[in-house]
Amino acid sequence: MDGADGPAGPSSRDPDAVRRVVALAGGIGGARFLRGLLIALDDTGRDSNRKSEFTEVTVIGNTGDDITLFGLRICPDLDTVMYTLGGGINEEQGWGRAGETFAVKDELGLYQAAPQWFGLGDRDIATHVLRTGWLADGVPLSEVTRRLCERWAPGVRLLPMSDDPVETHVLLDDPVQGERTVHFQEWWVRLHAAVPAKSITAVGASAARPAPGVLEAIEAADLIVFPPSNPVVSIGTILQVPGIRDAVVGARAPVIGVSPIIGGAPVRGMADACLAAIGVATTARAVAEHYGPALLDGWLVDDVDAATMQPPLDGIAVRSRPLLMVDLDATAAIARSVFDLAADLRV
Ligand code: FO1
Repeated sequence: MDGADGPAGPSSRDPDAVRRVVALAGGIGGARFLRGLLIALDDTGRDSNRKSEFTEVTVIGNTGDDITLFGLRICPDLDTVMYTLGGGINEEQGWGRAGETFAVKDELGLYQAAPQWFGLGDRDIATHVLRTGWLADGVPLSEVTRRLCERWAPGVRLLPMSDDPVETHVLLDDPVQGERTVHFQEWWVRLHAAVPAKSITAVGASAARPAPGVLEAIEAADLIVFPPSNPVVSIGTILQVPGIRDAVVGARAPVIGVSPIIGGAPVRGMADACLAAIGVATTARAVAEHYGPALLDGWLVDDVDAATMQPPLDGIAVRSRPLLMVDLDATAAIARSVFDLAADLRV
């Protein structure tokens, strides 16, 4: 509400003002949710006459999917958030650039250069060329990401979970070729996660430090969100960086998660194959229990899963509502339900 001295400043009298949101995000599902969150925040700003510039969103992005191919450092989840919020994403795929061409990939194929299973687009390569050069000059990934975001203006502060290298590797239980370890991208893209994973390891996570600003953002947050990202290889990987899980557990802000599982199946991607690898059932309830009440204060599930949330989970408030992000309005409505649940938990 405007005070006598004009618009409410950062010390707005509205104690429930959601001014600083922190989201731990992976790739496609997380990025799509964030697009709706930004709309919901702005609407909230308009309704309560609070200037939306006081609402800032910090995204802590997963870097476990990162891979080096043909000498280029590729950061799929950071790029998916940057392109999606910056308006450059290939909408159907949810990754890579809109209007993409693959002349370089085709040429590499003619050289029999491996691997050919990863779709490196010509426009996308420009991002990797810049990133790889800056990293080679000693520029930390967080600064590299900030520079790339100057072009895309995603409307959020995008921080990698760490400036230190972390790569998710998968130990395959391959009945034909026997046990072997592959990079997550090979399992995900070439094998479509069809070969069972015996274990999934975020190599380097235990030695990684949170990127500058990550812990401070969590501590200063008015709201912390787990979007419908992969709970194992995206949000799970971010939480493995020493210090991040404890910061979220100890945060004053409510932590609200959105189930990536609807009716016993992931909406996109293959989170079920990842959950199986860690012995967690592919249900909205099992994922909430996996995160646990130390992390989660609230959990949004789709209406089809409402009954499975009985008996209530200790320490986690559950709400049900349609969770399919069929369009921007639907996604913004889900984000508003996150705000509502957070506000309910503050009282
Ligand atoms: N996913 C695929 O299924 N096939 C691809 O060829 C592919 C290429 C690719 C290139 C750049 C990039 O940033 C992402 C890409 N992805 C591809 C998606 C990526 O494997 C996943 O989005 C994340 O790693 C998991 O969220």
